[in-house]
Amino acid sequence: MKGHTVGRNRSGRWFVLGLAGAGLLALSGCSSETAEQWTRWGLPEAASDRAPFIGNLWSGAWIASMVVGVFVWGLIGWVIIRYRRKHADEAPRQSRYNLPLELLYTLVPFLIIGVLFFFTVQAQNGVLRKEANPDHTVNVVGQKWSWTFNYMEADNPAVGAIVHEKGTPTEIPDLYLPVDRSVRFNLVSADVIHSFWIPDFYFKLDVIPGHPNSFDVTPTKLGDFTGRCAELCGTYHAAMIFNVHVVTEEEFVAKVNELKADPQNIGEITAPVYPNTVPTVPATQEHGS
Ligand SMILES: [Cu+2]
Repeated sequence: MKGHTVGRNRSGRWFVLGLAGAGLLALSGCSSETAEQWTRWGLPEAASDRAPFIGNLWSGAWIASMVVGVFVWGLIGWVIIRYRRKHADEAPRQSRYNLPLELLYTLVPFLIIGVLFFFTVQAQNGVLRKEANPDHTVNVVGQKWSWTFNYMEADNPAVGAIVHEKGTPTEIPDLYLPVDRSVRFNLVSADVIHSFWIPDFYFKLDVIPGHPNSFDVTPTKLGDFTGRCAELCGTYHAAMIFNVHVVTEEEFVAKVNELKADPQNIGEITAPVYPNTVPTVPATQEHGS
């Protein structure tokens, strides 16, 4: 009987060792890029001037929850070991109606929420801060299921016109942005609520029908990124992606002029002020079949 128990313990130990080995293998399989991403708690490398606000909030929230988590797991571990069956006769001291203790675990969560709220408001003020004079303006229309980008470059002598690019679910639009230049985004929707999201900028903002939203951002890193819709907006929501190209000012001007070469791209595409988001059923079908 005793030998059997020892055998089971030994196989259990091998099982744990095997599991640890598999875990190590899985970890070593990660690229250095992925490993580095863990130092940012999963966030991509920051590519905008607003990223630090959200990045710090994100890391701070993780650190705070890990501190709380380790404390709680420690307490759980401690009671499991301290009050295991061996000490069954020894009932732990009961602490019901312990007023100081109950006050403590009512107040501590409020304190945690208060601290998180304070830093959230600070981060929000940081990412929504407006530039006095943004270098460029892009008016964005979200529509089912793609994006239209209007480059408001009428006052820019290098372009001299408003130029747009309209995307469709099958033709993913490109958004060109000049590096280290502030850009104002004005967001409107042609139908339902969308959300304009460039993950590498650590920023997203809802695109709401009849409620224009705007924000300013300065891209800080050259490169190609993926933009997405972050609000489930219907059947082809997942197709609402766009390619973000952060380029030099010269390349930006060249790209906008390239669009301008096609007269179809000149002018601004706007969304209706009060979009009709309720699908109407033709009267003939209402009582039919
Ligand atoms: Cu959408």
